[in-house]
Amino acid sequence: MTNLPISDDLIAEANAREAAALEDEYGALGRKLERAGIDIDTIKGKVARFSVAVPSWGAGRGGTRFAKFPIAGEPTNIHEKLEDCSVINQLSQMTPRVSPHFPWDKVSDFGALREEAASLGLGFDAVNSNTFQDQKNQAHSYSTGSLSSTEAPTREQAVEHNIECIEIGKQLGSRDLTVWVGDGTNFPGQQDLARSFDRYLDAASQIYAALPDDWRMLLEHKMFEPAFYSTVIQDWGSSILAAQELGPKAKCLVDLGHHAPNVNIEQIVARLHRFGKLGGFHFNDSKYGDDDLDSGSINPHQLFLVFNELIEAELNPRDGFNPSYMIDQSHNVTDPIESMMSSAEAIGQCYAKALLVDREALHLAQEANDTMMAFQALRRAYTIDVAPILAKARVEAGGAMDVLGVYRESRYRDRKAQEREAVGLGAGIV
Ligand SMILES: [Mn+2]
Repeated sequence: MTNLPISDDLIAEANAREAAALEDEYGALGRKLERAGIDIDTIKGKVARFSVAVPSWGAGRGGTRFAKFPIAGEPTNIHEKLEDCSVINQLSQMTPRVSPHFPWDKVSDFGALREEAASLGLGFDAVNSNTFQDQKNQAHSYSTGSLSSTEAPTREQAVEHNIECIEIGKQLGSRDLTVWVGDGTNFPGQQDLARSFDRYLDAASQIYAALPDDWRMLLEHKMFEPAFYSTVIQDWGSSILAAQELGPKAKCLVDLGHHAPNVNIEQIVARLHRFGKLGGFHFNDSKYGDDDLDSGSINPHQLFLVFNELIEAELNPRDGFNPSYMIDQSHNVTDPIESMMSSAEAIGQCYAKALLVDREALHLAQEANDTMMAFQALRRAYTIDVAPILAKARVEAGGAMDVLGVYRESRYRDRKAQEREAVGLGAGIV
């Protein structure tokens, strides 16, 4: 029994108003693609099967180190977050899984939480542990680091927390544990750079040993912040070294914002895949650093090039290819529901454009060292407006053609503002 938050009639009525225009645009694009030997319905089928998870924490308004500006009707607990995530999936039909975060999303009965999510049309994606901040009544502080802390009891506590996350994930139906640690230093000399990595590997191997056979441990690297001089898992190099040391169930997770400016992320994707270590993505965009801006809002071409590598990887799987996709953004000035629906659309568009690349022409041009034609194979696909393909796939699945329009028409946030407890003012990234 599902209990979806937006009225199906509202969606159907709005779609009916735009139906003729969509048919017209889809037909025109179909004829254009047919001339290039591409069947639009095949592409639409692939787009319909594509999905990206949303993080539970993304449902709330984000913040910076300086401030957070809450909005009325913002969710304050996992139940309300699931409801908001359900809206995103109901309208976009692209985000059927939620990635929870512990201890933020802790409840007393996880079996009941799984059923609650299912009634909202949702399942659970990777579970995320949190050893980058202290919790109330915590025995040992993470101020000296967590998995790489110089203090043995602190490392033990961090390992236990991750194992607890695996246990929770089993009850929720998850099969991935994402581990990001904020461990690092702010001063040269503060910690021994080699020994801190040794300590991390030792602690991470204890978590790895607790993974069920069909689970993966996704190691997320990040160049800086909260540590500003050195970070223990700072780049894909340290990440793949750790993943290789831990074993086959350990993979690398690429967060698009966690690199130095202008780094060639699509090349990192190709490298990690080459060694069977590409585990997943956190999608967002950035202008200066780990800005956590909306996916595709700053550099959509880079997002397209990342998907181009992912399609190449899919065609040439090495040691399995099953990356987990998730949005990981901080919505500081927008309604998070709107941002995540808009981002899912941007991600799906880049996926669809990458599917449209004439692979044969690209590979032939590459082999012939015809640089311009190789580039044009990508350019031709990138410049096609694929919006009608996504809209058609969405509408056929029961979603809204105009996701933002229907969301605003539903007045969902206004209704929640009447029902929900107000979020307090506060600082900090969520
Ligand atoms: Mn991330």
